[in-house]
Amino acid sequence: MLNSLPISLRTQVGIVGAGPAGLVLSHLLSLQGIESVVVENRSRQYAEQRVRAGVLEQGTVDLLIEMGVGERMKAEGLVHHGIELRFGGRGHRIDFQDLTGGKGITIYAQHEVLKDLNNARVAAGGQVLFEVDNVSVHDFDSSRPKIRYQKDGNACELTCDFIAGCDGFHGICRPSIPTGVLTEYEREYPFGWLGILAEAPPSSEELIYTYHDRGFALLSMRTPRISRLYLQCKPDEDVDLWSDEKIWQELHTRLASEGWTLTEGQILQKGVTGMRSFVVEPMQYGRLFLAGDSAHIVPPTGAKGLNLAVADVQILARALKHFYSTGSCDLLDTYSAICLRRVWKVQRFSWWMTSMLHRFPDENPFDHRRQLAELDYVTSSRAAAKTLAENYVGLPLE
Ligand code: RFL
Ligand code: PHB
Repeated sequence: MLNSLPISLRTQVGIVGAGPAGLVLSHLLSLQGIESVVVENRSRQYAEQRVRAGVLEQGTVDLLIEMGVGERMKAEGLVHHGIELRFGGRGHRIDFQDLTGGKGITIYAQHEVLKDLNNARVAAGGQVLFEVDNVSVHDFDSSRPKIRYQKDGNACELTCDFIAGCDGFHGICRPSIPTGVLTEYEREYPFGWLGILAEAPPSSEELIYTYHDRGFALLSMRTPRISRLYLQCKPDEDVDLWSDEKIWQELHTRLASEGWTLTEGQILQKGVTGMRSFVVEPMQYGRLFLAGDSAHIVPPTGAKGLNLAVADVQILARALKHFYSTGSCDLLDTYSAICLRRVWKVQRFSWWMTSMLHRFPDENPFDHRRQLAELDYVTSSRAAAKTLAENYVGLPLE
């Protein structure tokens, strides 16, 4: 039975969603002496086991270390200084270290980042409420926005100064903004990725992005014993039609290169992900700020989603700090514009990587030749390789 009167609570910043955006924001704010409460509808265990991103940009790594949550990542993360682009059965290395003046990426699973952040929030006495139901946001066009939810059967109302909508693409914050305020920009791709996690030592020290006549394939990893591999497939591919044997067979075919072998192992998990590019403008309405996947989605080919979410909340935390120390909304008012400049550059990069590396069902022989020329160019021109490298390791924060 629900109590009829809601329990009233108060905080400075109410955060919906305990994904990377919500937890990084909450911890950054607490380091700045700003109080927040995070409400999350899933369990902590679910979030800490869900397999998603794996590539952290240098800026994300630096931030996590600065925030004091980088110890395990430094010990267990795999630092990479390049990637391989493979096409026509041959590999071509893009050397990030050389092309970006020493920058790189770190392979460390998103759910491991979440574990580190949750532990840090608990240690700091932070409030992250898991398994809350019926979350809704109200009055964000006033100076006293509210988050309503149910926790353990009790109706609660959290009054805040600001709400951060960090609840991902399928969350409730973006749809709560009145119709007509947001403009949506969207592109769906006519393919998806079938991803597996396998108990097999990675067959390469660095990631391999492959363009093959039968479609894209990616070799990635999580640890020295666990490989993460992806195959381009139909957007609505039925994963049950893919036996382990068929998956390995297809990976062998697409990744084939002379003198190189793919090591197989037990498949621990498989799933299909759709691919889309999506942006809403602006990323703010009144005192509701959207951050991360709730405001934008990129296809995974550029490995950018998590990194973009972290960049958003860094900008938001900076603006909130400015507000609480000066009373001025100046930086909050520029939040959306600053984020969107970066978002669109990352959208462009993710779209470009996706367009270069996948087979399109409606392509003609001209398109195919153009893609091969693009790959040839990127791997033979230092200027082109540099463009890829500087985007892949992460553009600087404005
Ligand atoms: P999240 O991670 O989706 O977190 C949102 C949280 O909000 C909760 N939530 C709610 N809570 C309360 N009430 C509601 N009504 C709620 N509705 C939702 C959810 O339960 C969840 O906990 O969004 P956030 O924080 O913006 O983070 C975004 C990233 O998770 C995402 O962009 C990346 O995973 C994308 N991504 C990659 N990003 C990278 O930077 N590098 C990569 O290598 C990379 N690889 C990937 C990826 C995403 C993939 N999939 C599965 C889409 C590979 C794949 C296959
Ligand atoms: C991953 O390891 O899951 C991964 C790596 C690179 C990408 C996307 C996903 O571009």
